[in-house]
Amino acid sequence: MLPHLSAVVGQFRTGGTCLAAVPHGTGHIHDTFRVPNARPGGPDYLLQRINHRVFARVPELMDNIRRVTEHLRHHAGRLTLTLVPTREGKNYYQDDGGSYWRMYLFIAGARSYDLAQTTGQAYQGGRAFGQFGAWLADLPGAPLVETIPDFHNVETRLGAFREVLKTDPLGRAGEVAREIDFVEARAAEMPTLLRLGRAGTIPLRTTHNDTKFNNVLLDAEGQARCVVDLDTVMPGYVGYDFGDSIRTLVNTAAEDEADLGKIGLHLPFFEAYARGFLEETAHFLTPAERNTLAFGCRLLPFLMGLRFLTDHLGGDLYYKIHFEGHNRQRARAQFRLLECLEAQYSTLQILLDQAAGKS
Ligand code: ADP
Ligand code: GN1
Ligand code: MG
Repeated sequence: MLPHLSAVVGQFRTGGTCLAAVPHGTGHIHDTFRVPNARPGGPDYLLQRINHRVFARVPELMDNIRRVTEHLRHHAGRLTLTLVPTREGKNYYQDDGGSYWRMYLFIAGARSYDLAQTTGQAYQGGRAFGQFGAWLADLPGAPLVETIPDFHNVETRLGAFREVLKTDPLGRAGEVAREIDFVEARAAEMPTLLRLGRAGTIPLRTTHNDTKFNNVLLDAEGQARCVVDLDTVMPGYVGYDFGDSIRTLVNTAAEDEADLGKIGLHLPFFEAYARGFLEETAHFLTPAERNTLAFGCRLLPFLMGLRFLTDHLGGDLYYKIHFEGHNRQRARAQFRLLECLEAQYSTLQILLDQAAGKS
C-alpha cells in the first residue's frame, strides 16, 4: 500500500488490521480502493478519494449520504451502504493536501456490471432502482442539498456547451461539426421534463440521478444487493432515473464504443428493467410521470453525449479519460445510441404500457 494511503486508512475506525489498498471499479469520478482486512472474518472496506472539483461542498454531500443511508436502513436493512466513521467520529477525512476521503463497508459477494449479461439482471436492476425511489419517497426533513446544482438541467447544460463553443479553447470544434448539429437539432425538444415540472404537471422527487447499471451491486445468484454511488441523490424527476439506467442497459456495446456499427438496442433488457422498475413504483407514480419514462430514455443519452462533448471541447477537465479524444468518442457513441432509441421510440412506449399493465 502506498504510505499515504495507509495513513488515510488509519484515520478510519477499521480496527487497525488493514494491510493494503487496491484500485477498484470503473467509475469516472472518484478514486476508489478496496481495503482488505487481514483479520480472518473481519470486513473489507471501500475507500474513496472524493472528487472535490466535481463535488465542491463535501460536508453537505456527506450529510446527504448520511441521511439517505440512515433512512434506507429502516426500509432496506442490509441492502444499503454503511459509512465507516473516522477516529474522530466524522463521516469524511480531509488530509493535509486538501483531499477528502470517505470509507464504506465493502459489500462482499456482489459486484457491478458495466454491461448486463442476462434479462434476470436487468429485471433485478429495475427492481433495485425502483425500490430505491419508493423508499426515499418518505425521507423526512428538508429536501436534500443539490450536490451539483442543475445536474440534469438540460437548459443549463446546453448553455455551458454553447459557451465553450464560443471560445473553443483547444480548437476542437471543427472536427465535431456533425455532433454540434446533432445537438442543435434536438435542443428545443429536450427541455420537455423541465417544462412539465415548471407547469406542475410532474412532481420533483428524491431521485438517484446516476442510475448507471454499474451503480447496482448484484450477488452471485443475480439478486440485487445494493444501490451504490449516492453522491447525486437529490431532488429530480423520475424520468431521469429510468432513462439513465436504460441508457447503460440496452446498449449492445460499451458506453464509449469506437465502432458505432456495434451500437444497437437489446430490447429484452428494456422490457425486463421496465417490468422490475414499475413493479416497485407503479403504486406511487402519477399517470403523467409514468408517461415521461420513455422520453427520459431519449433525454439521458442526449444529456450525457452533450456533457461528454462539452468536456471534450473544454479540455477534458471533468471526466477521467483514458486517451486523447476519449470524451469525443463517448459523445459519438451516446449520440448513435440516441439515434437507435429514436428509431424504436414507439416500441419503447408499447413495452412500457405492457409492463405497466402487468404491475
Ligand atoms: P464513481 O462515482 O467514481 O462511479 P462509485 O461510488 O460508483 O464511484 O464506486 C465505483 C465502483 O466501486 C462501483 O461501480 C462499484 O462497483 C464499487 N463499489 C462502490 N461502493 C461499494 C461498496 N460499498 N462495496 C463494494 N463495491 C462498491
Ligand atoms: C459519471 O460516477 P459515475 O462514473 O457512476 C457521472 C454521471 C454520468 C456517468 C457517465 C457525478 O458517473 O453523471 O452519467 O459518469 N457522475 C457525475 O458514465 O457526474
Ligand atoms: Mg459509479
